[in-house]
Amino acid sequence: MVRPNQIAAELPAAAERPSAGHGSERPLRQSGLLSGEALKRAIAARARTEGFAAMRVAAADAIPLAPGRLKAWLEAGYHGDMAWMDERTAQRADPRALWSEVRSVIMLGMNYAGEGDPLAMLAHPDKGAISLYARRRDYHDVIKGKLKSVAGLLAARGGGDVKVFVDTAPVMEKPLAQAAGLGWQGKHTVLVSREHGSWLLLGAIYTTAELPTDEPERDHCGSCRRCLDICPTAAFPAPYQLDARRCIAYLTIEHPGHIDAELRSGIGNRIFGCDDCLAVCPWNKFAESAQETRLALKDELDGLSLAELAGLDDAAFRTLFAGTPVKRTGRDRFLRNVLIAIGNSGRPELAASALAHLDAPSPLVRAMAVWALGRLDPAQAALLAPASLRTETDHQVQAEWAALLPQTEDAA
Ligand code: B12
Ligand code: SF4
Ligand code: SF4
Repeated sequence: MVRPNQIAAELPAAAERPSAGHGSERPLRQSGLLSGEALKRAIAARARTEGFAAMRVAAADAIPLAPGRLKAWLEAGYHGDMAWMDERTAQRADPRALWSEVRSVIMLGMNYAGEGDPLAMLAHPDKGAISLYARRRDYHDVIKGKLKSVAGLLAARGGGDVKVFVDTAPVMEKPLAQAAGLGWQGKHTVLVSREHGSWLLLGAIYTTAELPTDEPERDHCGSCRRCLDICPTAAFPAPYQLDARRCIAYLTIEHPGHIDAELRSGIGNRIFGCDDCLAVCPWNKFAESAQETRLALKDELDGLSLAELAGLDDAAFRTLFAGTPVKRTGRDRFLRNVLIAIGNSGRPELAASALAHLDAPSPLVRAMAVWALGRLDPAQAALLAPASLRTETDHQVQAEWAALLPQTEDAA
């Protein structure tokens, strides 16, 4: 996930359009342009060449329920600190409000299924579990380039104008993908496909071209509720509803502040994102592992020891996570997450890693170092608490120290 303004929507240049000849400004030659099914077939062929596992088309007015549902989600406060979700809501919920000339929306999915059990790392509490999408090159960069290639072909062969989006603009990719028939929004709210399960990353091309549309996909969840039941932080108030404020993906990636004490133990050793609700979906049994080499998994990011991660300085953090989504959160937030995992590890030998961050410049890091020490070595933490409380200036860190004082002192 990236902020809407981090990567601007693109209008691919007319680089691939048939030349009007020798730099003249004559209008685009119309002969030889494709339309309808022929154009759609050409787009699908380019999408396959670019490594997309699925491509389908929806009309620009295909998500009439989205404005009301987005409004209800925001009114419930489920977006937490993601204030950008509450901006440009009319444009987000209706492609025509974002771009009045759009006629068709091409939705594309890139398979990112891995091999083996995506939750295997959860059995190793001394290691950090990084979600599957983040253990590889940032998909925004990879997919955006590929969308531009498909959109360039469309502009060249169909003559329409185009804009490409991957999680970078006010666009509701999941309802649009369902309307286009790529899959359906499961009870975990993520798009599930009958062919690829939960492991599709989405991208969108808006175009002024009228393309033949596909049938929307219907819900195939039935009575299943595996994704709802597995959630470690009870983030689903109801099926098809996610309270992001409780979701580990939000807490470890998007949330800039302190993480509430009641949610910390549920985070376990998930230090960046969470795949639990995706991984348990029975539709994953049809998913083949990802073929796209530019999205290849970086094996070196699987199973990193928490002690090693806690010891990374800023330069080492940047080098290790260069090009991946993890780098974008910055070292302080990342260390906050690592220290929570250390506190959850049940491994007293990791107390030294917490001790090493008690004087960290960032209150986010200091607070979780105090908490982790309190979990792994409560006696030492209680000994340090009185003196630390006298010198600590940040009230959140003070609160963490105060929670470690013996109950009798609290009562006095
Ligand atoms: C904000 C955001 C988040 C937030 C909020 C997630 C959420 N569910 O909204 C947080 C940070 C928590 C998050 C987490 C993750 N995200 Co995210 N996220 C987004 C983003 C930017 C916007 C999503 C959005 O519009 N949310 C607003 C709400 C209103 O939308 P909604 O969930 O679709 O809500 C609908 C339902 O509630 C539905 N509804 C309500 N009542 C009912 C009743 C019925 C019967 C039905 C059917 C539906 C229904 O209506 C609402 C509107 O249609 C999109 C990219 C994009 N621009 O679309 C990526 C995106 C959804 N994320 C993605 C991914 C991969 C993830 C993670 C898996 C990452 C990880 N491993 O940690 C997790 C998954 C957590 C989860 N269970 O959702 C992918 C999902 C791909 C897919 N196959 O769907 C997307 C599409 C990015 C991309 N380009 O690929 N994400
Ligand atoms: S990603 Fe994890 S924390 Fe978020 S809803 Fe799914 S299972 Fe729950
Ligand atoms: S786990 Fe079950 S309920 Fe959840 S999305 Fe998959 S099929 Fe639907």
